Amino acid sequence: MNSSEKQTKKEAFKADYINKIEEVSGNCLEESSVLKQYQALAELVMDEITTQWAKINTQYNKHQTKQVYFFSIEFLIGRLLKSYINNIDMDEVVTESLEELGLDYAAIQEQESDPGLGNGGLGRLMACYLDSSAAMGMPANGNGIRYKYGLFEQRIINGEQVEVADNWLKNGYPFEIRKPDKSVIVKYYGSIHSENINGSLTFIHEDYEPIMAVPYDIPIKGYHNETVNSLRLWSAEPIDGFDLPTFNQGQFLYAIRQKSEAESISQILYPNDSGFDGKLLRLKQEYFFVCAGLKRIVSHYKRNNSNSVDGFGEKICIHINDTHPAMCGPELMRILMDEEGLGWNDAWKMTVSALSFTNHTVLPEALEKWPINMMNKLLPRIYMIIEEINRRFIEELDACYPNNIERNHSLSIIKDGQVHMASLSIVTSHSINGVASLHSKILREETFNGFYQVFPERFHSVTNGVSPRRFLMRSNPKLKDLLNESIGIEWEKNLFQLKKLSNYINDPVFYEKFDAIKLANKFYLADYITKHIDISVDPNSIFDIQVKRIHEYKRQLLNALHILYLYNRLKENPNLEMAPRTFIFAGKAAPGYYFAKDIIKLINAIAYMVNNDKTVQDKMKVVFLANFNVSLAEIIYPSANVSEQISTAGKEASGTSNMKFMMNGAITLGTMDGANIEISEAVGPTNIVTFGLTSDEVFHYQKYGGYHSVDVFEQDPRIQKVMHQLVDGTLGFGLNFQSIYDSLILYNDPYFVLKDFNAYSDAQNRIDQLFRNNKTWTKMSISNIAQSGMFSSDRSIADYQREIWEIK
Ligand code: CR6
Repeated sequence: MNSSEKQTKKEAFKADYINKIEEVSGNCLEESSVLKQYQALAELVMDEITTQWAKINTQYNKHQTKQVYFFSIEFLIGRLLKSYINNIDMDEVVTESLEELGLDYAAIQEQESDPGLGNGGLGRLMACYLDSSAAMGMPANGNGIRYKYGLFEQRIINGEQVEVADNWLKNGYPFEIRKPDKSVIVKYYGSIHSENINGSLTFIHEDYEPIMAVPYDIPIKGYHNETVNSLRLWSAEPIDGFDLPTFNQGQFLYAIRQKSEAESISQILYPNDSGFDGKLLRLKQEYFFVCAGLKRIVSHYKRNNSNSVDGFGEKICIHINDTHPAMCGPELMRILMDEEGLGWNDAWKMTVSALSFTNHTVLPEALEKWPINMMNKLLPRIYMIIEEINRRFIEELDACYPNNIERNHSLSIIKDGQVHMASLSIVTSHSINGVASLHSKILREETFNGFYQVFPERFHSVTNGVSPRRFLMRSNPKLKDLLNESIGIEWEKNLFQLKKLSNYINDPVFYEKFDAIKLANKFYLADYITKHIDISVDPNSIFDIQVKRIHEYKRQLLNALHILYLYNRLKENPNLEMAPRTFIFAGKAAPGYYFAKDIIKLINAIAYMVNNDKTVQDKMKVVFLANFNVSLAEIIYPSANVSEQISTAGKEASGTSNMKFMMNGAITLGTMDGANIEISEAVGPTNIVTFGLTSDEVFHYQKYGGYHSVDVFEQDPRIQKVMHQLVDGTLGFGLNFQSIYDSLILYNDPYFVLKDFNAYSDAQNRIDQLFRNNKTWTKMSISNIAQSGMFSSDRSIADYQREIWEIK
């Protein structure tokens, strides 16, 4: 765009914007509130995008393009306004125009709520995959639930997590379009009877409780291209709205209850990160978006295909994101048989060919199982079909592996009174993949080994990736500019081009610019910290950051105990030579996960002690930032020096914050777990600091025993000291972390925190040494960015396309 074109665009934009403000607020620009300024901008951007949206949908329909649908119970999309503006290439025009109008663009953006429609990695991954598919011009859509309340807002009060409802819709949401004409009825409970109609057995669902599923569509705009895909989120409503006759007859409570029971299905996201769920409602939710989504997909397909489902399995990919949408298999079977009249075999072929499944965890408590009687009662027809799928599957197994009753039982979808959703997903999908190399290997060799022996060809591996548009270009604009001026702009479309940075690996001028950007980003975060929690931190210190859900396996505890130990060292030797450090944490604990909440409390107690001790002031600070979400994450990654990825080896399926940190030049301090292994291979051993047990060692201990945490405790005075401090009042009057003490000693430290303590402490020393050599550190930092190409979600989507969906 040359400058006169830009000028014309700016003038047009300003005129439209002023009109829009008047339209949405009934006020002139000068008298409009920031909220209205935001709403007007959002509407203007939506006008532009919806025009393109309509066009591309017509094209998709005409060419009958193969479509992918991600079914996921979470989509953690983050704020959209700025991304839309970047993607339609209006950033400069908008930024400059708003400035000329005397408006505060940053404040306007702050008005957008951050939709908390997910917990953590799995939901954010879906958002990155939607972003990448659109950027690559590939038709891929999301299908999920429009939760009225997102994951809770976390506040820290007296050092403890307090959960507050996250009412993200309170000011409305300008990027969704409600489509009541596309509503679908979802049926729960009732009974099934079969009838012989025209010579074929037909199943009829009676006395069910109907719920209306109403879709809201959010456009997913591709970066600098024509593509606009859709994220469809379903909202639950009572069939006829409010039951007025009942209300008028005086049964007020009954009428209100009916309505609120219907709405409860899409009321709230279960903050269920690995197994702390609220049973029945969760099962209703899972069926809700599966049923509504599939019905619409099938009817849309038929509309473009002469009212027939022929070819559905070749043209439609239904991707199951973890086991929550596992009922896609039986539900698609139900639709194809009961509504479309196909026989079992045809329906089955179509279903398996359409479905693919990604597993995101090996933690046994997170592999979903549902009690048979609950499922049978709530979803009688679905349960019937699952039984039949299982019966046929076991029959086939028996034919292939006669007399192997034990193994065949272990693979059974239904056993021990429960329906096993991972097994259901595997049997109904043509592809199963893990999310990093090690994780996929564990799936093949351990978790799903029995299935791997039966269906070796179904198993794949696709390492996760993250969106460089959001986590580099948008969140670190200064770095983006430096990259553009140094290596050109091709990397924006192909992140592997970042390899060109190796030409700058010894360039002092580049170093200087790079360091200045990192420092400016650290100042920005320091400022945020002061504003929000009134702690002043030194931007020249090492920003050592661990941000993710709080969980024992992620071992925030290891980090915390090491901080306590470092503090002890400093108290013993105030002249200890070390680069000053700022330890930064953020993350939410599931509300019912009390141990994780104790960890938050511990971190805050340590922070309070350290930050108020004048003798260590210029050496260390500890910060816990409340309410970690996508927007906060975007401020944090660009400012990091050290990325803490210290899970117990074998437990973190992949991790994705490791990739976001790396892309912004942080050095990974990590175990050989999840995608850390691939990061380590990509950057080479001199550009990462790894430590600790390997996953093989962890498995060995878990299987054969031989680890006794009390031995480590007895042999290591450093550990003894910090352990005592947990319970002796050091951390504050009345503060006692007995539960943590007991887990580590009495319950033999199930996540190997003490076992890895020494190795972690050595690794931390290495970090300190490396950071103190500024040149080495900067070189490592740049090397990390240079090698981050393979961790772009564009690469992941290309892998899925090629290996799993088979899209040319
Ligand atoms: N908690 C994995 O634990 C992975 C993401 C996305 C997780 C994490 O290692 O990076 O999925 N698993 O694949 C689940 O959510 C079940 C996660 O985010």
